[in-house]
Amino acid sequence: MSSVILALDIADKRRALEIVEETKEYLHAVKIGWPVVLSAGMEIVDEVAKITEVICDFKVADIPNTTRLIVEQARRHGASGIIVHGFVGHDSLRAAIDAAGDMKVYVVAEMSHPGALDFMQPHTEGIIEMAKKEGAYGLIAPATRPERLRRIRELAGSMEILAPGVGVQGGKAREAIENGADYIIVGRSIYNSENPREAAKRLYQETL
Ligand code: NUP
Repeated sequence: MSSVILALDIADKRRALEIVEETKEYLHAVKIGWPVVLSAGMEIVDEVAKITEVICDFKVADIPNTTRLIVEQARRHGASGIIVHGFVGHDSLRAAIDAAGDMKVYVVAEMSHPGALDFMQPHTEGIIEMAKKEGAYGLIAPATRPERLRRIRELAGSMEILAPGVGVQGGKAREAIENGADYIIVGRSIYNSENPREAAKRLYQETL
């Protein structure tokens, strides 16, 4: 079982699908976000969902009704999971979870980039508490800050943790898993590598 989630941030649809085919053996899932959806359309979700599980990284941050409409689209196109923001509050998260059906809802607890310290980090604990109370499936937590990952793991209870920030952003795969991530999310270190399949395999082996 792999702990690697590929962030498919590639605007070219053909290349995106090629990379999924090349790396799928070493992946747990593929994360699809705005770069590929805005260029290739939501059909990319249907197509990748025929190959492996898809998590839609839409970081939904809206009023409950709009949140519901967005989550329903991800579901209609065959996604298994969706990433939403928590700072918008409990009613928007509730709407996401209610609209998700069997889809897993992941709440961003703390982002991986330096700017997350400006406004987000002071609210991480409150967001986790709300996510737990509302029954979210999992959290997004930074592989770039292992000590924060460890703290978030302590607070997360049984919620699953996906950790982006491995590779180009400076996080380390093994370290992220050792500090409580269930899965790592990796984009550029795989798809910009000369050999994406080998890069995915190395990360897979590193996290075994
Ligand atoms: O906090 C987050 N950090 C982050 O990098 C939350 C995310 N969803 N991501 C996403 O993970 C980011 O948008 C990108 O799709 C992926 C990381 O890509 P890379 O830095 O490995 O290329």
